[in-house]
Amino acid sequence: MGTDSSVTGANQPAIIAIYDPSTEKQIGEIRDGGAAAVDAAVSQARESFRAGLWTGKPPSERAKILWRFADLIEARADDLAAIDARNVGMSHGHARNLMFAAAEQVRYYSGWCTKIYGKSADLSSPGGITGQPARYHAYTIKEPVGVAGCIVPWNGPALNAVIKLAPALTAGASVVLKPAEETPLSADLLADLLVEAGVPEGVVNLVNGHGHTVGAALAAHDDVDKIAFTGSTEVGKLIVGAAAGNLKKVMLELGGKSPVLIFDDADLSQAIPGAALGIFINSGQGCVCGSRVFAHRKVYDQVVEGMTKAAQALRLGGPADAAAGRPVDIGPLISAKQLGRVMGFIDEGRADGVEIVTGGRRLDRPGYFVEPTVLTGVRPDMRLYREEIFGPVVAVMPFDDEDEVVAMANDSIYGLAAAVWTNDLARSHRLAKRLEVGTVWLNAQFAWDPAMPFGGYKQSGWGQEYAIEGVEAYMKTKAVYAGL
Ligand code: TXE
Repeated sequence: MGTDSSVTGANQPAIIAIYDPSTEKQIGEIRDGGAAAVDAAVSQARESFRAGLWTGKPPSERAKILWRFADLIEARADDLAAIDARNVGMSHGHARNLMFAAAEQVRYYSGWCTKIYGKSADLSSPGGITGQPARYHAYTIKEPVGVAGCIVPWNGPALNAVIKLAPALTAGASVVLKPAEETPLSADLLADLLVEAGVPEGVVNLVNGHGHTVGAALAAHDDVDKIAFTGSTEVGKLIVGAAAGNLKKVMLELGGKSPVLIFDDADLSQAIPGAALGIFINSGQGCVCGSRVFAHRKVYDQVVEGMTKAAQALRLGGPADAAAGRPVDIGPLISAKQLGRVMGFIDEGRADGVEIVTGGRRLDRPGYFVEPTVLTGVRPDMRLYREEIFGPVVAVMPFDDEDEVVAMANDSIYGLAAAVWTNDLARSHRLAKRLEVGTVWLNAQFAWDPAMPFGGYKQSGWGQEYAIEGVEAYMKTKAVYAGL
């Protein structure tokens, strides 16, 4: 069971079955349009961009349209949530929360539409390169990048799409959006809402299909100016290669192995639930999930015990369980493929002598449910320590001093996020600098706001999303010199 993985050639259409991962039942299907569908979508996007259908509108009008889009997301939150809940296996309530976050993301960006402009400078050079004195009035112009290809994953389908669409549209770009093949269902409704809000047809274009067909064709397309991608580091590298053909700009939001540092002076009544939420939310299927918890040796036993209790308290279920009134905290993994991957990590750990303090098994019921799992005895030479698991699996490890834990935390190819729990103010700010990651949470975890830039250091990504940086990712800057 799981997402159909039939091999499709780049030009070969194929049907992809869509499943509810909480029941393993098929709930729909889509057609992989292959390279032909990508060509058609890119040419529509290009046409709309050339014609200035969107980018030519006054910024204040684009702002109003985006605000209307946000209102429509909220008005249709239940419909969008119902689709994503079923397609991801999450509870309706959780899916609904994501829709409100999506609406807020769009509202935040709508305000930026009217605030995009360059800089100016009066320059005078006594000689310069030419040896001739010269005076200029110089300024920069911000221009939309053109056609942006946005490739998104399945771990919050509508929200992931909006996180790319909102800044791209704010910048004035036209878009080709490729949802994940596991979770394509809510994108259609989002596209309808965009048009209902006033985004002209042809500005945002959907293409469905596998990554290795449609995704790869989009990344390689010569008439695409920018690829914005969220997904695995492995595919991120393929995208960089594919993008080299026309040297399109690339923004990558990739995997992580986020460290959580709990010092002996931390308020454990906050730190332990924070660390538990930070890994088990969405069953660990979040790029910033804190999968390595480092606890000071003096509080190590307490942290292991606290994380274990928190894991055991979580109630697993799908949207049907929640609808039937059963309390549900977390859902299943997205697919049979991800289930196999996560169980593979756990089994490898078991064989290597890692202690499974709690969890470690698949639930004995339909659906790809894995028990929240706490591991000890994980060593730096293990894949469990180094690789992104993307499941509800946390390794808790002891440390003795600050230098040692910084070295352990930074000993990773990833650099997405880190959390520090301590009541030592100076230490917290010192560590914010020493940790090699794009986001640091001090006495907090899983904090997220559209106003703060988000992006990975090291192999966790290129560039940033959110905030004005997110809009700039879809813009070019031109320098103009006017001789005086
Ligand atoms: O990711 P993929 P998968 C990580 C996480 C997870 C692993 C595998 O560790 O266990 O990736 O998940 C499209 N050219 N993350 O297989 O393959 C694909 O169709 C262009 C981290 O789902 O990276 C989908 O739309 N596109 C993460 C998207 O890439 C391609 C979120 C993501 O799929 C492509 C998800 C190709 N050659 C997984 N191949 C995060 N950073 O949040 C695939 N795709």
